Amino acid sequence: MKKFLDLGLQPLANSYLDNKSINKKEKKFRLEVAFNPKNYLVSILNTVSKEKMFNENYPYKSSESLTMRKAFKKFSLKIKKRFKPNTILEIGSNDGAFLKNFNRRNIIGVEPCKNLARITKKKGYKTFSEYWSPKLAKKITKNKRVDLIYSANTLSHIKNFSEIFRAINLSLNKTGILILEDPSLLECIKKTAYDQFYCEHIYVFSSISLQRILDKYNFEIFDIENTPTHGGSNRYFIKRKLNKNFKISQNVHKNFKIEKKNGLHKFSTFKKFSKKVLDSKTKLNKIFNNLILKRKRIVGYGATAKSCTVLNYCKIKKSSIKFFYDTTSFKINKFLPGTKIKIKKYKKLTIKDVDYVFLGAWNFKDEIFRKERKFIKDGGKFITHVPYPKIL
Ligand code: JHZ
Repeated sequence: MKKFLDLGLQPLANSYLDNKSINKKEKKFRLEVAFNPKNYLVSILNTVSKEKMFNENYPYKSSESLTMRKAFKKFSLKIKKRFKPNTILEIGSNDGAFLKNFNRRNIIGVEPCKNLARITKKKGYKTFSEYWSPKLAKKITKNKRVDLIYSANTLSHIKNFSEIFRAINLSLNKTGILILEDPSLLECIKKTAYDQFYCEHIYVFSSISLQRILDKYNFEIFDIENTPTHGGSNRYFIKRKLNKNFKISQNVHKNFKIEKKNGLHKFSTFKKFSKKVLDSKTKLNKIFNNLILKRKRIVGYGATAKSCTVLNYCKIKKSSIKFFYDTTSFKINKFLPGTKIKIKKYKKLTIKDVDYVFLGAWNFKDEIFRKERKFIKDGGKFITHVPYPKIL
């Protein structure tokens, strides 16, 4: 592993503080990112135990954004049309944003965060509230394996590949399809989106690195879709190497080629990226310092896990951002980890209250700009750090 980035001491990204815990010492870890020249994998070096991150207090809900609800709906229709699966298993079903597009009889969810699993269970969806493991896979599919396994923004959160793929092997039909969706390393590098790195994102995959991992378990990518979700993601369609029902699409070769053209197989690319990250930090601080000198009122929008990395790395404090607006009930009246900036219940932006808004949820910029068009028309401004710090 060759280290290329040090994002400093960071708290756990989704461990929002409440009035009680705000005065306690927070657990912190050093967020360092490294490249493995053998399998091209980019991963964080110091990991946090899954129990500390994914438990019954997990605050993130996929259904909070219209963009995500629409994306899951659209993709579920595609799955039905292209693969016609009778049985589906979703690993990391969260609050059911994907699951709910299927008949209750055809889909099973796995969600270790009990507060989220409860939501889908209540709606009548069979949900196993446990961590994905070979033991669980056996329990779920002891009589019958499934036709399709889907997992979005989950594989990048699980450390042990051998456990993951042993469990998938046990639960997927011989001719079954595995679909994985995770942020794209290429987009992360292109956009200098260093905030894709935090405790939960153990890996940020490229297609070339994922294929190297899959090789070990006799799986292969047969198609790739590049999607705009979460700032640019890849959707990987995967089969067993022995399954000859699907030809390897040109999209796969195209993605491998583009990634290599952009140097995702070379350490030097990541060294250059780390210089851009440092530059991004300097520029973002300059923007904040200028606005504060002019006594502008700044708030944040979308108290994301990504914001945790940015604000703690750039040392942007609560004296700079008055509070964050967020729609997630669980986050309201809590405080962002590290910076302790308060999170308030979302209220439409008005120029009467606010001058500048830091876009924590930059990946939902279009949805947010549509919602806040009056604020923008009246002269309200946003601050973003992606692809480089600027005022919008
Ligand atoms: P969002 C989480 O990351 C954590 P985060 C996790 N590790 C992961 O991989 C990704 O999700 C998938 C709010 N919001 O999706 C809702 C508004 O307030 O960028 C959310 O709190 N108003 C599992 O946290 C946050 O912003 C809005 O109009 O980086 C968005 O979080 C919209 C659109 C969102 O994920």
